[in-house]
Amino acid sequence: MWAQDWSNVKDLFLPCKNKPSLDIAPALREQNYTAERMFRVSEEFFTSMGLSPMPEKFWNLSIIEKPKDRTIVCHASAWDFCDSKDFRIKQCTDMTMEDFVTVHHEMGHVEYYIQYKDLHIAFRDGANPGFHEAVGDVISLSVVTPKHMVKIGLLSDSAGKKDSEVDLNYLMSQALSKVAFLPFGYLIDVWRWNVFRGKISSSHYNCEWWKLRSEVQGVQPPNIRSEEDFDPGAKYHIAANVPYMSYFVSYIIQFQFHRALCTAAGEYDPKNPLAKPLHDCDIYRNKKAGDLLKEMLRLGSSKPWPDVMAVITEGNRRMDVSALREYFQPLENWLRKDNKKHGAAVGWKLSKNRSYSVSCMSLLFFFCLQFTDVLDWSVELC
Ligand code: X8Z
Ligand code: ZN
Repeated sequence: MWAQDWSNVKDLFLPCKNKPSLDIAPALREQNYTAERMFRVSEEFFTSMGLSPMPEKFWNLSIIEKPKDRTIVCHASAWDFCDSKDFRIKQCTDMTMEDFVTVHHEMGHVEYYIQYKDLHIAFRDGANPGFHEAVGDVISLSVVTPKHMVKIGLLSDSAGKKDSEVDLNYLMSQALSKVAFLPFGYLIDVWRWNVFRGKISSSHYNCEWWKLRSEVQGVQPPNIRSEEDFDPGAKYHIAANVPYMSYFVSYIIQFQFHRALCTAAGEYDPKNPLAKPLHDCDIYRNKKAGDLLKEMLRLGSSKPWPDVMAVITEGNRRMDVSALREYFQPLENWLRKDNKKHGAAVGWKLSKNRSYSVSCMSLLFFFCLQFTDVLDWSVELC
């Protein structure tokens, strides 16, 4: 509904249509996976790196399945009860790839709570909110690699064989999840902060929303909208007053953390990315990567976030997209060639004479999709 994660339509975009794109949902069903098993598999990844297991209370008091006898808010969340013992997750887990990733995301929050539990209460928080959102996702960047899925029996051995075309399909699926998210992750709080600043009045909530959706994200509503509608309010984080910029930050810094941990693990050499590509790195069972991650998590918010980032990234104190670019380099190369081959116009903004202009966010310049026509309904609204 939000076009925040495009990987569910990956079949439309696969670079190599005659090669498979990998999905673990059939294996989860065939192997009668339960929510508890998904959580145990996730926990085992953390402990394999020397990180902490989930405590007894976590297993007794978390809600990991949708209750049958009552309605609950199903949006997944993780909770620190601030007594250094009680940490819980609430998730209505489905047996899908998406939820398998969310299980790791939520457990990343709890692992952070556990690692900083002995700090003064004032420091029991992420170095910045983006750090908190990034921990589980960093683990997932290893978990979803085909070679890891083979290791844990969710894909057959043949899926683990090196094949550059299958690799490209995998990278496209990852880009549809991670890169396509960026404009969405950014615009939510641009809209909300402009409401708070008084720059968007209550009579323009919906049209300003669709202006951003159109300009930043390049999507249009499927039918005519008006101020009778309040579309942003259907997003959980808007209705529940949860900040969103943390996810935008996370989707960038998680690649910096992934690169740092993979380098420490000897699974990635920035000087020779072709030998062991960053997107193929799996830090499972790697204690060096575990120790480094632990060192960062244990600091909580006791130091300014650039200091905390420097601990893991060998001195880099800035958020930047270089690791994200490195991760997606083979896909970027392929997209550049393919766009050239097809004479594809990059971008989605219509200029006055209705020809296309190159207008993507610079972060996304390699990932702009070609649209044949764009109806600008939102502008009429405002
Ligand atoms: O809300 C979440 C997590 C809970 S912190 C499930 N996420 C954002 C969303 O669903 O919109 C994770 C990805 C972005
Ligand atoms: Zn989260």
